[in-house]
Parts: sequence; structure tokens; C-alpha cells
Amino acid sequence: MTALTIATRPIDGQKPGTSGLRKKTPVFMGAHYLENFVQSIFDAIGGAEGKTFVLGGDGRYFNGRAAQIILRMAAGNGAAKVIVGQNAILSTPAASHLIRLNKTDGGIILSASHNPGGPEADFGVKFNMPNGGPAPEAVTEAMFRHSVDITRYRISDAPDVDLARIGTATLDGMAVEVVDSVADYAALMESLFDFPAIRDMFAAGFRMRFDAMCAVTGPYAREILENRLGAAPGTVVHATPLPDFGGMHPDPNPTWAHELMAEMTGPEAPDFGAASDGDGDRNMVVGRGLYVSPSDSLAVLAANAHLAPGYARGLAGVARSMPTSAAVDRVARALGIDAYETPTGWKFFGNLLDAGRATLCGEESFGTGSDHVREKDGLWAVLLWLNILARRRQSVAEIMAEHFARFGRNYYSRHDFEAIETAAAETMMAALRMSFPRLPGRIVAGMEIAAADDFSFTDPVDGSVSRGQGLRILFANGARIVMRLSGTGTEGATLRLYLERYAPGPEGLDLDPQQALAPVIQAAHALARIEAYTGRSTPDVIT
Ligand code: G16
Repeated sequence: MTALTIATRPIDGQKPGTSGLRKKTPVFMGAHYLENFVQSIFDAIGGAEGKTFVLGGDGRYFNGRAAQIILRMAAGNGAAKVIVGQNAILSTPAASHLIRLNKTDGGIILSASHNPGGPEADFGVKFNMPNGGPAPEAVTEAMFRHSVDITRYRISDAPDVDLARIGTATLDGMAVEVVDSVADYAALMESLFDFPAIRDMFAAGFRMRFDAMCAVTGPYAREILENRLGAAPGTVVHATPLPDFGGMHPDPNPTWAHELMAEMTGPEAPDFGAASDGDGDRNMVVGRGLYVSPSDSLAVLAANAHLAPGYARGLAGVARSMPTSAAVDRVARALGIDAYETPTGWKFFGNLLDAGRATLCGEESFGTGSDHVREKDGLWAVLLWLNILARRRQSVAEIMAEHFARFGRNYYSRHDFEAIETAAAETMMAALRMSFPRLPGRIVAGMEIAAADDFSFTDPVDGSVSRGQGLRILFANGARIVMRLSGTGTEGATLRLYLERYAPGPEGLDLDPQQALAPVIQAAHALARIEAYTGRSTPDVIT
């Protein structure tokens, strides 16, 4: 067996987005495509020689083949060892945990997250750093730079490793340790939450439905919820990860998790519902007949985290992405802790978590997590909710009502306009940005504009600056419009329109969010002229 050096040429478009490189599966399967990008990762981190990595993915189409290629490339680049989830399966938070637990030099995760999987759908590759978190912008930019200069990659010609067998094998002198995909992660969850209290709640008849959407979380949820916590068999549905996610779009929101929504609003609704995405880092939480928005969920988790043993000492601080609602900021103020506002992308939380300045983080895009790993973590959020429900002995609806009564309510919604023409989307954003100097003082939909800017972030830990992170229009009454283009799509552009309005209460706390936000929605369309630029007047997805 030999390490071969294969001549190659740069391939256009290998620029990582919000979370790794995502492309159509046939693109990733094209000649040298995966190899070029993986070599660019190794080159960007100063080579793989003597290093140890974690490797796994969400099981989507091409997962297994890609894992074998990456193993041979790691060997070809002189890596000492790769720790792989059995059958190359690891949820994103489980991979983050293994990177930290084993103090490795990072890890490669195969996933396009919530994007559909299959031969004609999406595939993705991301690199996580030794802290377990997504590579920061400086590193992803270095990957891109290497990808445009690449002339060769290194790969061993050794045969495939049997990834079904737990234990250690060797590949051209490199150790390949195949580990149980679930065990270490389940142990971590057990160390954080009050499992006995949750077990008692299930034993007393508490009913739940967890929709794994035929994606990676199924085996994790079954082991933790059904085996360890005693939830009724069948609590976890769509529990077997499939290469095409059974045709489901594994994005846990009311649109794509419609089966769960139907169950939770039906006559036989269980007490609690939850769903997770392709790679297990997102979560959606639903009470009986009640959808909890991710921004509200983050605020409730922050206000109640102390009820879980792992957070009993309180939170150091909280962080949210800029487009996420300010609901958690109100909780932080009440707790007397710092609240940070970062750009979209989990990678921006890494420094705050590493520095011990934030304990809980969250995003409007169905991501919530803490300093237990350096990724958002779907099942973790569900377990924290279960822990809170078990300790407070109230329904989700009661907890939400009390929360709004105490803190007021940040009505919030996100409208997505998908697969619009990229040039039209960019022109619309540029025109809106250009109009900013003229906006303050103007009245739109009966509301006065107080300020408008393009969000720029200075990392409070390392001072790095990230500009152009989303257009904000702030109103004098506290309402807010944010617009940005998605960094995770693989087709055209997706416009994300984020809408928010604060209601202090005690009146007006139980409106329908779309109704409560009607003037803000009207103002957004008037100011950005969405229909004129894109031809769209209604969004494809509302969350
Ligand atoms: C990724 C990032 C998140 C981000 C989300 C949406 O999530 O990790 O931090 O909020 O994309 O990004 P965008 O609005 O640019 O599409 P995931 O679950 O896809 O990895």
C-alpha cells in the first residue's frame, strides 16, 4: 500500500458557506471534487501529519463512500489516527463531543444539515476545530484559498476499512478506531440532566412524540428517550436514518415537520412534541396545540436552565445570533448576566463559549446549545425542556404563558423566499442598503424608523471583525426588520426576512404572531420592494 500523489486542478465554487461546503450530491461525487476540498482542509490547517481526527456524518447518500475516501486521504496525508462513528454515522453534536472528549486535532463531518439528501439532493462537508466547533471564518477562507491553488492531493491506495465493526483497524499505517455512535453522547446527556425526574414523569404517563425525520437522531433519541428514560416504545418516529431521509425534508419547522404538527394539534395530542434535523443539531419544540418559536424556546431555556443539574450553578452569559429575537436578552437582564449578539452561524459562538463568557447560545434557525459541546444540539434542547417540564410539573402552554406574563412577548417570525434569482436578490439587497441614509425619521406602516444599518460584529474575545452580516431596520416602537441572504442553500438565493415586535403585556400577549406582525411585514415589503425585485409576494416557508 502506498500514499499516492494525484495531480488535480482547482474546481470553482469550493467556498464554505454558513456551515461548511454544501453542493448537490452529483457535484460532490464528480471527479476530484471531494478530494480537492478535503486536501484544501488539510492544507488550511497546516497538514494532517501525525494528527488525530474524528469522522462521521448524518448517513445521507454518499456518506459511506465519502468516509472511505477521506480515511484514505487522511492516511495519505500522514494522519496518526481517525476515530469514526460506526458505519460512518455521527450526529454533529456527537462528533463535536468526540473531538473534545478525545482531545483530537479536529474532525470532518459529512452533512448538508437540514437540506434533503439523496442522489439528486444535497451533500456537504464541514471541518470542526480542536475545540469541537465549526471552523471560524479565517480557517474557512484559508480552505477556499487552497482550493483555488490546488495542484495535487494525497491518497492511500489501501482497501476500504470495515466501518461496521467496532474496534481498531489500520489503514496504511494509520489507526482507524470505529466507535459506537451513540454511547459517549448518551453518557454526556446523562451527566447534564435530571434523568430520574424525567424517568418519573414518563412513568406517571407523560406522553411524547419525537420525529427524527428519517435522519441521524433516530438511534440517539431511541437510546436516550425510550431505553434510558422509559418513554413508551414508539415515542420516536421515523427513527431509522435513511440515505434519502425517506424523501422527507429533514428541517424541523412547522412546514416540513407537518406530520408532527398535525399530531400535536390533533385530538389525541401527546404532552410534548419535538423534531430534529438531518445531522441532529437543530430542534423544534411543540406543546399540545402550541408551537414554540426557537427564539422563545431559547429564552425559556435560559430562564429555567438552573433546574437541570448541569446548569444548577447558573449561566455565565447567553448569546444569540443577530436575527434571533431579543426575548433571551430580557431574561439575561433579569438574571444579571451578559447577553451577546453575534452574526448568523454557530461558529461565531465558539470564542464566547471557550472564554467562559456564554453558557447558553441559540438561533432563530432552530438551533440551541450550550458549552457542553461547540455545536448546537437538538436532542440536548429537547432534554433540557423535558427536565424543565419534569421539575416544574406544568404544561408547555402554562410555562409559555407565565414566561410572557413575566417578560413580555417578542412576537417573531421568519419569512423565507426560496430559490430566487441570485442577481435579483443581490440587487434588491444593494438597493435597500443604499436607501439606509434616508430612512431614519421616515414613517412606514404607521411606525417611525429609528435607525438602519448593515450589521457588523467585532468578536469580544479575539477582536476579529465580520462585516455585512445582515440589513437591519429598527423602529422607534422597538419593532425590527432584518434581511439577509441565506448561506446554506444550494440553488439560487434564499431571502430570509426576520420580523419582530415587542408587546410588554399584560394585554395582547396571545395574538397570532402573523397578525401581531402585520405592520412590520407591510413595512418590510414596502421598504425592500420584494415583489418588484423578485416577483414574489408571499414566502415559501414561514417559521
Ligand atoms: C447553519 C448554521 C446556523 C445558521 C443556519 C442558517 O445551520 O450552523 O448557525 O443559523 O445554518 O443559516 P442561513 O440563514 O445562512 O441559511 P445548519 O443546521 O444548516 O448547520
